[in-house]
Amino acid sequence: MFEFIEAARLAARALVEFSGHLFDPTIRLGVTGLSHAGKTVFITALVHGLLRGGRFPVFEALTTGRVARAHLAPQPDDAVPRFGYESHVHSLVAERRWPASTQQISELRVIVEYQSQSGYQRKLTLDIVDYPGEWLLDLPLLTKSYEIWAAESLRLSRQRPRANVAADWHSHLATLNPERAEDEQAAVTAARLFTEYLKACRNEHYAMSLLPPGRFLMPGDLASTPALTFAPLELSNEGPAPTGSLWAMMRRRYESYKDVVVRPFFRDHFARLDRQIVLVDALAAINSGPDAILDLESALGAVLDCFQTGRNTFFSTLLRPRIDRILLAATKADHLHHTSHDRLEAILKRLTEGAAAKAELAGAHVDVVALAAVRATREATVQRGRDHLPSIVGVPVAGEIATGETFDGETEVAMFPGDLPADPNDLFHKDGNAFRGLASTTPANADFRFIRVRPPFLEVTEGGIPVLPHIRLDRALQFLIGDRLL
Ligand SMILES: Nc1nc2c(ncn2[C@@H]2O[C@H](COP(=O)(O)OP(=O)(O)OP(=O)(O)O)[C@@H](O)[C@H]2O)c(=O)[nH]1
Ligand SMILES: [Mg+2]
Repeated sequence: MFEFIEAARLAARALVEFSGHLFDPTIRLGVTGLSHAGKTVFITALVHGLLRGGRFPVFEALTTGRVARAHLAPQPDDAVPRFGYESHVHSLVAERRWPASTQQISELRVIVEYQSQSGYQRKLTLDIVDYPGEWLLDLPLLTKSYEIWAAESLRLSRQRPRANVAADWHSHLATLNPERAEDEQAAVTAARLFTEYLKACRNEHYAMSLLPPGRFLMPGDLASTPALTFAPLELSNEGPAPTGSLWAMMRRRYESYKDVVVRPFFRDHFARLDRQIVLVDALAAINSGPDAILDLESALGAVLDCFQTGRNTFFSTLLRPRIDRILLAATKADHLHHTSHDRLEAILKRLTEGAAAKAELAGAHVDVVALAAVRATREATVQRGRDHLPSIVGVPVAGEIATGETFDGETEVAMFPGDLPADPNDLFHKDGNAFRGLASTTPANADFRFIRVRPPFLEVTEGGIPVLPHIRLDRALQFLIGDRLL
């Protein structure tokens, strides 16, 4: 009897939840991007604007006055760290410092109370999940054997410019015989040198993006576990790996990495998202040069593939990702004069066109935007000789260097970062016609130079509300949640 009542009660609760969702929508929004893409700043600025009723002219529900208020609420997942909204706002607004780098998943729940177009009072529950883009680049490992992954990683490491920083790892690799007995010290050294190679690829000069496995660069509490102590080996045949060999050991650990890291991420986080924004620091790649651009293109292709292959191949229908909207956003557009914003958007479109078409085929609606979650610069025209250069004005972060000058973090300067090309294809030439970036020349001779600037002072809206200035953040908001507020 008791069981019967309990079952009925559960069914009734499910029905209530279901009908609740019918009228009061819920969106689980994934915010991702490779490290430093601007995830933390984006979420902080978005939530700050929503809570305050910021200046968001393109966000229809707010401009038409249908949003009554927005507030934070306790998040649904007890095991996921809460997004440190208050401390990030404090550093951005009170200290005018960018928030510290974060290397973990985190979550924040925002409730938006609004009036539907037909006049009913409703609540939109927006769960925002911040997770590293590097974790997405691990998903393709699920369908790859150790042997295939090792061969691919080695092939990449022999290409320019990666080969420049792979020498130490390669010379250690040459001393290893995969078919000999397993050897912990050899595995430890190989994993260390391989990790150093990945780190060197990621630095500002080379700005490579495609660097799996993601946890090698952000190990968290898995540091020095066997699941992170493996590396590619040079294999002369496809296997099978001899029992007890170094090869078998590496293979086993690679499989553990998938079990311990990749599958749980897919199941607990990725498969539960409804919508996704992928933040892309295209300017960092442009700073570095054509190789970094091509690498970013491959990485974005792999990221967008996840939204498609995830649907079709990885898992049962129960775990199928249900993402119906993906926004690709080029961040930090405030480093450019507004005359270049559309060009940046065109470059991101060009970077993702093949991959976006595939994600659209899988049923997701894809859009592209160039934005600055926080606009830290203003515009000016600087006269140089007879030329009037469209420039930006901001306070460079202390320690940034340009034309031999080291900035103190207090002085405002006008900067001309370089004109983005009208035809995005111009950035994709290699060799003869390639543009010059930090990977191949000195900062003074590079074609583009984007200098980090400090966060701005708050701006006051017409209604007297102090808010963070931004570029096109409202367009992102409209695309990501606007249709659920009708
Ligand atoms: N000017 C400007 N700079 C930005 C903006 N967003 C991010 N940045 C810069 O990019 C850096 C990285 O931004 P974060 O939001 O911390 O990036 P993240 O993706 O969370 O990075 P990790 O947590 O390290 O993965 C910041 O410290 C700023 O220097 C923006 O809207 N405008
Ligand atoms: Mg972060």
